[in-house]
Amino acid sequence: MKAEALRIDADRLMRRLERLAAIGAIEGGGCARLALTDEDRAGRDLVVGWMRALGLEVAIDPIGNVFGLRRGREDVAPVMTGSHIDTVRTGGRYDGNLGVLGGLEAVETLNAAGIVTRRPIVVAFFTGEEGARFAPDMLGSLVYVGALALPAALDVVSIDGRRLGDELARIGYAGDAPPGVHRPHAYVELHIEQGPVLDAEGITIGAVADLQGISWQEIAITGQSNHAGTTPMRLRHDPGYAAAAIGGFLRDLARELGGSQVCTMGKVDLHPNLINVIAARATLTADLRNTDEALLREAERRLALFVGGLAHAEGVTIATRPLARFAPVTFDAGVVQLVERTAARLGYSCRRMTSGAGHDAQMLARICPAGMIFVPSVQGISHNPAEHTAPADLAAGANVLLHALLELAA
Ligand code: HGY
Ligand code: MN
Ligand code: MN
Repeated sequence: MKAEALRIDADRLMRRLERLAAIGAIEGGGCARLALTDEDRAGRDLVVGWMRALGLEVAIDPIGNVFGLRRGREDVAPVMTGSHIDTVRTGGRYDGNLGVLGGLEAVETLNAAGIVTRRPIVVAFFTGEEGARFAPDMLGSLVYVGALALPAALDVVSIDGRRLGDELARIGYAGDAPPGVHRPHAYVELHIEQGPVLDAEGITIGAVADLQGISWQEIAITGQSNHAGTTPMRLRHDPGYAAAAIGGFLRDLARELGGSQVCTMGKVDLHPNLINVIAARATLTADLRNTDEALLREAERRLALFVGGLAHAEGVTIATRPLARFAPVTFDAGVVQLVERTAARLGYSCRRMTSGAGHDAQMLARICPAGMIFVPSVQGISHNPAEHTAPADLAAGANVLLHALLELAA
């Protein structure tokens, strides 16, 4: 069959997505496979088994990134695709998984057609993309591109107090492939949009032109634990109040800056977290994002100012710790145009857009031309078990990926 006419097998893709979603399955059809947990190991084992069954040569690097290599006619730099298979605690079944299984589906389609591309093709999944258990997010791909030293990455401590290197060894994925293995000629990643744009506009494919900046920090507040009933308000130094004040400030900050600014207090823990005790301490996280680096810096500056004033007014001590900081990224114009051209040729509607979420592609963009293919998320829901993309849209994304890989690997 001519390469032009090639299409992926949508049912086979759906079967793999369902099979992987069964690992760490949670109420509502989603997945819980936090990085380097037993569920993540089971997901990794399943995908590695599929890679081997497809004849891919599997390499695992020292941070647990996994690469399945499909040889080409020439031994030159490969075209790489992939994403992540770790999820947040209340994840959907497509975030990350679609990019990895879409890559495997493209490989199986090429195998069935007996097509060998000039360049090798690599399907990868990167360790701990979510950053929800071990910060920062995109940790595995950050190490892969050399932007985070391996020893520092191995020493990252999770929100549940485990050292990353120990967890990696425990699940058996501390690999020995040389760091930066299979340095790619180009990288293209298929991913669900996770936002409302494509679904609202009835467009099938997103050609991702850029990706917004990300600033994560942990804010630790220490005050004076006391009796909720006997302590007059004027004598309180209340971390619980301070945490709530910061949460409210984050919403006001996003409103004041407007534009693409988003602010989220996703995690907040009080100690001892009891109804009649003024908390001794509070620990919360702030996730700030903006497409504009200067505005993101302004958001960080205003938050720091507010936190300083609050500490003084409430008589608490507040320590902040950066967890992730990535500037906005612009993807390679050639790859963006390739995605648009391929979508048009295959008859899919397409528009350029920005990614609100972080992705491994933003790290690969530091070492090679990189870009992304988005497919719609119904009502823009993600990081939620209700995350859904229509099977026809999943197949459309995988077809665009297949043909983009064919062109890049020619
Ligand atoms: O946080 C993010 O944007 C991604 O889901 N890791
Ligand atoms: Mn993702
Ligand atoms: Mn995610």
